[in-house]
Amino acid sequence: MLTNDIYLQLLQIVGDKKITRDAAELSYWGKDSTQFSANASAIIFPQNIEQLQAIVQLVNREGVALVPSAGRTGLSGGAVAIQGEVVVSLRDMNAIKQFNAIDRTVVCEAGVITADLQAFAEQQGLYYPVDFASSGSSLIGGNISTNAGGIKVLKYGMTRQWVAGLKVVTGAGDILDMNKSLLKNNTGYDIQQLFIGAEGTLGFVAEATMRLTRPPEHLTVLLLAVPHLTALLQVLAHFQVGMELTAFEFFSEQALQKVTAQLGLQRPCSEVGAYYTLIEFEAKDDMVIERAMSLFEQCLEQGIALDGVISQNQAQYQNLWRLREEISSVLAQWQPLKHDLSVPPSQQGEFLLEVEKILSELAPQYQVIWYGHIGDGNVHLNILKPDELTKAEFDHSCKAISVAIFERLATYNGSVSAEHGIGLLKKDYLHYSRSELEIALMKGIKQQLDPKGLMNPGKIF
Ligand code: 2HG
Ligand code: ZN
Repeated sequence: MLTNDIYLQLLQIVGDKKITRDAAELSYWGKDSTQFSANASAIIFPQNIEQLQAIVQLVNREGVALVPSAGRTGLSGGAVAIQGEVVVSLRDMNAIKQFNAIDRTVVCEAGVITADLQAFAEQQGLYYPVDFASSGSSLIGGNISTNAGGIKVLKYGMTRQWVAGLKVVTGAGDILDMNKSLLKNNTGYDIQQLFIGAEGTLGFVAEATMRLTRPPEHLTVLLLAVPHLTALLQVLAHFQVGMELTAFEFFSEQALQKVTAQLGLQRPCSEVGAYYTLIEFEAKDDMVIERAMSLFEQCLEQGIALDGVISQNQAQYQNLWRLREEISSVLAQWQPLKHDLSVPPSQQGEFLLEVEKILSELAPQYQVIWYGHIGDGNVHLNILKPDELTKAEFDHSCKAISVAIFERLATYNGSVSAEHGIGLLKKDYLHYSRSELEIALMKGIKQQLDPKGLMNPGKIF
């Protein structure tokens, strides 16, 4: 518990302007983008790794639990303080430090905003490719702690792939400075990887060396309307075999209707499909465009596409992307129950038809919005809460639906959380994706790095 005495000791570390117990601040900083309510006892803003380490060492002596907080954009409750923890925000540790043009790396503190890293890379003539709708507010430390994915995983992989080195404060209060930009380093267990996707349960990511790459050339989007789910996967197979893609996203007609109505955007094409795909590629020369158009025509001939539109300039490119990227924030008003499922891309066809069947049997009364990163096997299902139900009643009634979906998912060796993490939201379902032995090993690792169990307790398991 946070006593007055411990609060004053924390204040001594950071100064009185960088810690607060103000009720409004606690409820703001105590949560992420989920609906869990905050119950934080203080919020503290360390300015550097030394202060961060001192905070962790102090709570190890005093026995107070901490919740690491970054951009607060998480969708699984990984950064919510629900049991009186002290929230440690990395917001102020936001320096972009050394850039190395030969290694193509840049050292960032954990509080650097994703979009700022992207802009920095661009200034150097390079590119940081991990991207998603919340890049304007999410922080690099949070991206690493959740191993964030997003819209370009198909080509560039997850955040993990871009971490060249990591400096952390472990739950025991030690500093580990790992890998330091090496491309090759076969020297035993890769401890750095444990902190990527650990959701702050092992310690704090304080600083990271991030890799950059060459920028893509002339990114172009082809949006197709397709008649049904199976057609969507046939179009995917067609384009995956036919050309190099940087993204292959999808959304349903209902998603499109909600986004266009809410934001006053135009529909992309005249035909109405059951689903739409957003196919992105580098149009390096006319031959690539011709290739894309001929694949599109083949899809039309086979009846697996109904209509299509290709971006001709940057404004059209951005408008088409908005139709996909705004879905999550537009749907927030319905307080949806969110699923973030993945199976191997080649098995999605069968799996998604089974999910469709489960939903028609168990959830005919609810509107379900489908969208996501179908190119990498990751589908988001948002089940919308009807007005007449409270959130608690709705969530309760969705339990049976989730269990039925997860039971099917397990038979495909799928993941109950493809990219949003486990946090509080999915912890009851972890066993559908991880074996008992794996969960026991994870707990053992936590015990090693956070022996007193003070780092984000109750998250993941
Ligand atoms: C996306 O792909 C995000 O838009 C959010 O991962 C998904 O809100 C969601 O369910
Ligand atoms: Zn997503």
